[in-house]
Amino acid sequence: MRDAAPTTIYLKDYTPFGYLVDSVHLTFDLAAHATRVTSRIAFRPNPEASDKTFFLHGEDLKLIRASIDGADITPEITDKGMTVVTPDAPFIWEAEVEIDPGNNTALEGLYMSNGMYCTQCEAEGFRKITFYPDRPDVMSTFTVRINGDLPVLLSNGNPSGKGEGWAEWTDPWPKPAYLFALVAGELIAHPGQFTTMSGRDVELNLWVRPGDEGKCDFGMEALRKSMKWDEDVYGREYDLDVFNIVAVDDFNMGAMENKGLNIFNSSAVLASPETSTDANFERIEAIIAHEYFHNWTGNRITCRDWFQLCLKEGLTVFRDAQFTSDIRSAPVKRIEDAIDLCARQFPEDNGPLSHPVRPESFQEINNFYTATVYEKGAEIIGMLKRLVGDEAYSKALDLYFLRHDGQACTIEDWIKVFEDTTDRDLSQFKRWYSQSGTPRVTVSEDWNDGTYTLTLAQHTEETPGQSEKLPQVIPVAVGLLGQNGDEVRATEVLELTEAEQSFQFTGLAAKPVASILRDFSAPVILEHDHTDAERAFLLAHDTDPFNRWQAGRSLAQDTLLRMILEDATPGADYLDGVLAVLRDGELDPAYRALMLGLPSQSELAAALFDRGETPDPMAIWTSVETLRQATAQHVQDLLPRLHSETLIEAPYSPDADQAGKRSLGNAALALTSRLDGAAMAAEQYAAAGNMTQQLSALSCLLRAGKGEAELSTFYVQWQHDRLVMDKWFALQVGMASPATTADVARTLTEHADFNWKNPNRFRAVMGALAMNHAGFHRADGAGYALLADWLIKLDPVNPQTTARMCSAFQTWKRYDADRQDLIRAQLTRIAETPDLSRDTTEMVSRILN
Ligand code: 0A1
Ligand code: ZN
Repeated sequence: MRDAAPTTIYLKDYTPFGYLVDSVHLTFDLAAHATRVTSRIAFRPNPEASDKTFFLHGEDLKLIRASIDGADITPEITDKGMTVVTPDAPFIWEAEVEIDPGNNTALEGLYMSNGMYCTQCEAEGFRKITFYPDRPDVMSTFTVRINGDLPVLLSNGNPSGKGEGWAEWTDPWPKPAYLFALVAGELIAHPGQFTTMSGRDVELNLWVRPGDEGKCDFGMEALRKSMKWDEDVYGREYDLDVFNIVAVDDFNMGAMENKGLNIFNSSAVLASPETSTDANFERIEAIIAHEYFHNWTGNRITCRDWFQLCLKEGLTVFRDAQFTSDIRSAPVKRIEDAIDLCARQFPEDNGPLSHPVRPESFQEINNFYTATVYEKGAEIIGMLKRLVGDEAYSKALDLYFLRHDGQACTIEDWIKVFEDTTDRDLSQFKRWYSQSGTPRVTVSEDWNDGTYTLTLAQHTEETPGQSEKLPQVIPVAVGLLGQNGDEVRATEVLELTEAEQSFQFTGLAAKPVASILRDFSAPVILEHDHTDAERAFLLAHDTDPFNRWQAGRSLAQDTLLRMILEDATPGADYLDGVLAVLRDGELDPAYRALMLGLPSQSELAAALFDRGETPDPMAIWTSVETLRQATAQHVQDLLPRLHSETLIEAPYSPDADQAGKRSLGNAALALTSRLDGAAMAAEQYAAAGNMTQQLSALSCLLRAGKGEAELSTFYVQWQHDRLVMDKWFALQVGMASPATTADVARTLTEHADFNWKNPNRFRAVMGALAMNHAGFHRADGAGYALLADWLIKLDPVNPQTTARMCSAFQTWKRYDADRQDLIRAQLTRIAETPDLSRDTTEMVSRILN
């Protein structure tokens, strides 16, 4: 059923549900097009709630029968659910409904993927399984019986019975319905084991489809490492006898933390050296950790309502980032996260989709699983930790777990544990949750007779629905360097709380060079009029690895902007600076590889727009190509040696050490390919023994306008492997030249393997189109039209993925009038599509306004 007129839900309207749930018993009789779900639920009036309306959510359900305390009822049902008159005393609700998982293409509720039954209930999918108060503050224990003629039948919690064609699961931990999960199919277990800190044995399983057994080792090891890390660092022990992970091919997001039964997009868990890149391995490790860490931050302590989503997501992203920093390289992880934040969160926070980390209203909550809620949410936790210190952070977290275990909480509860453990007033800090937009911090300096004065001013532009902005608490980590490059003041954290504030450093022998916002201590845009020479100095000497990288990044950005705006040639400060860094064999190869990165073309467009210029995507593309070429020439003598980093004798391992070497070697290969017509890339392709080497080489070949033959052999070699085929699709679009991107993408949509109903495959082509900046923004609008065509086609099948991909258009107001007209026309065409989903309607109308 399609959606009726959208309604807006407000945070301020929260009221508790009128009833508590003591237990839920569910029975599933599985059938592809007529699954029966029988529920028996013990309710009792909630003494804390004044509104006793008994409303049960329910969507796309066929009610067979319902009763209260055994007496049949015939409720009136709307497209949202039903309201029933109930006794003012505890009662038993029973219902039987029929659902059609075989035709559920939206991948929400109970659906089928390659013959396997699986569920996705966050945020509001449980209401597509049975009638229930589908809200996160209603928590209950669950017992689930599954009847079905399939070998593997799984649900949350511990197994409590099984026989031929049935299995029963009992989850002793009260949970909201969004954490419910069921999986049934022909699956193979990759088993593992973990002994917890108190000595309990936990059975681990990674369930995969036949054929994927060889891709489980890494995921299992990542799970075990995560379990150990959460014990060591947060004192959190696992709380069930089993922990199951299932890999599913059709999944809208990365993975889902259902209690004791995590469900993963197969791309986020399956890995092997032959089929996965180093970057895939790192991402998989982080996602496994993320979902596992949710067991405490999300499941044991959950959210009162969906406005509090950042309570579990911000904290869990922060925890998974800590984990990755601990087991890999902390500076590399911090730089990767900063790159990601600038690429995904800043455009969101500074455009029409801008919203607070804790939004105040929504029409469709699925549209708020955003970089702002997740990544900016995590940055807020990082700032809090930096402000109160590591010890106080640990104390506050201990109190959080102690005080709120088993509860559905709010950001107020979270802030309060910090206030109670530190005696600080965090009311101003809390603005980070309610104020949208990225603060800009401008720096001015003064030097006078041994005293260095740093003046910092903060300003946040108006964002949709928020015209007035108040000063926030911004921790600015600063260190001072002497003229010879020695650190004259170690890092200290300045607390910027006013609109403008000065900080003095006395007793200095000479004017220092300030290294500001070290370790990216706050998610802000720093505006510091450094000269190229000062940036080059920091690139050579900064003792903070993040800021050293940042100095190179801003040098590169300024060089590119001058090339675009003033027709300048690539600057010597940048080229020499990069050369020096590359020569420095003491530096971690992964770090040197990051130093070779350039700001994305989309970021350059944002930077131009910020300066009051209209970005020209072709001019941006040309500047990047020219700077790359100049860099290749400037460092060419070093390239063979750098490339030899990839010649690792030891067997392949995705660890940080080997991955870093390959990343530097392949960055060198990309530069070499600009000088040798990709001859070395062709050799690497032919000799490649793992996917990292194979794919890097293929991308160099394609970039050079070659690689036709390799593309074909790659296809033949990997046709059977859907995850590798996703790479094959994405790479061709990603590497296409600006003039051909849209045509390449269109041709690929006609390929027999373009299964557009599979979100991974759809994103491989359409996501890559939107990411190829100059190609997507081709002046005739072909990129816009192609994406819009496909979004219109996908919407009735999968509204969630469609709506998410609309964000490709969120930056449209940066561009020239002709492009704006072209994009507006496509957005309008989408908006006017009959029966457009609530998800996409909300996204398009926010982007247009
Ligand atoms: N909670 C999951 C992400 C997730 C959210 C929504 C989903 O379907 C709408 C699926 C997964 C996480 O943070 O990993
Ligand atoms: Zn999460």
